[in-house]
Amino acid sequence: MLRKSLLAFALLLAFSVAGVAYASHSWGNYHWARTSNPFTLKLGDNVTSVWDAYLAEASSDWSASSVLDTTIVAGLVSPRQCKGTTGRIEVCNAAYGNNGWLGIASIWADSNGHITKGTAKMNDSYFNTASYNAPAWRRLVMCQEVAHAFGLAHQDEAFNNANLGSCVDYTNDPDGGAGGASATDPANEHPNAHDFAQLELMYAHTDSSTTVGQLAGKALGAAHAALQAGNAEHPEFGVAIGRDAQGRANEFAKKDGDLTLITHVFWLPGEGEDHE
Ligand SMILES: [Ca+2]
Ligand SMILES: [Ca+2]
Ligand SMILES: [Zn+2]
Ligand SMILES: [Zn+2]
Repeated sequence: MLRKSLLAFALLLAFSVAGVAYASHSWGNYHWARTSNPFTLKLGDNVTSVWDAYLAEASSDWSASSVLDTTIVAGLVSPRQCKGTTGRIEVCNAAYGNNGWLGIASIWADSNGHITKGTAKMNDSYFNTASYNAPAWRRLVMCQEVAHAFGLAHQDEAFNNANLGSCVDYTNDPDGGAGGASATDPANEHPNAHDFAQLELMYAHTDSSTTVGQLAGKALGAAHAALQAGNAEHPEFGVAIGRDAQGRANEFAKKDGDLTLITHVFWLPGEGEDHE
């Protein structure tokens, strides 16, 4: 947590040095620009039939928010590549390989910290196995990855503690109840009130323009080039800017043309022990 804060601070400094500090749009507060609420985000359907009901459920769940609605539209990308489409969220599934992750969400942000496109990918290499081929796992990961594309972060990043009842809470027991750290905890298959409150905070202000349905993002300051440099346990995703409770890098940033690409990786619950 400390490490995360320090990195966030360092990145915030980088923004300031470049003369593009936006107090209300700090690191970790990425959001879609829009001129009024509620606004409607398109979810591009690039998923196969086994996922359709879960995409529909996530869309319906999140549309209960007072600030945003989602609508499912025809997808515009190849599911395997799942490259983003400006102005919307593309949702995909494929057997992406035994790479350790169940789901990945990516957002691209312009220099104002406004999201210009997002993607959410579900990894069938695991969902087609007995361990994860279960409605609770599919709901958890679909609901969470779509939420990251709104700019929403995790409520909790430990896998082996009692569920909070939110799909943005990591868990090894997504349907709650028996199993996991508590025999009486709620399911993590849907958003909860805290998630909706968080969305209301993120989207309390309105912007003078919109990035929803737009065609281009703004140019980034040179400071963002720093994001390309350095370390990275997973250079394919960029520089680590966040870790889960097992110490695994799960949030990354890198420069992508004029935009900053933020990637959330939902690793398997894994062998490691949670530690705080
Ligand atoms: Ca948890
Ligand atoms: Ca439980
Ligand atoms: Zn804004
Ligand atoms: Zn996540």
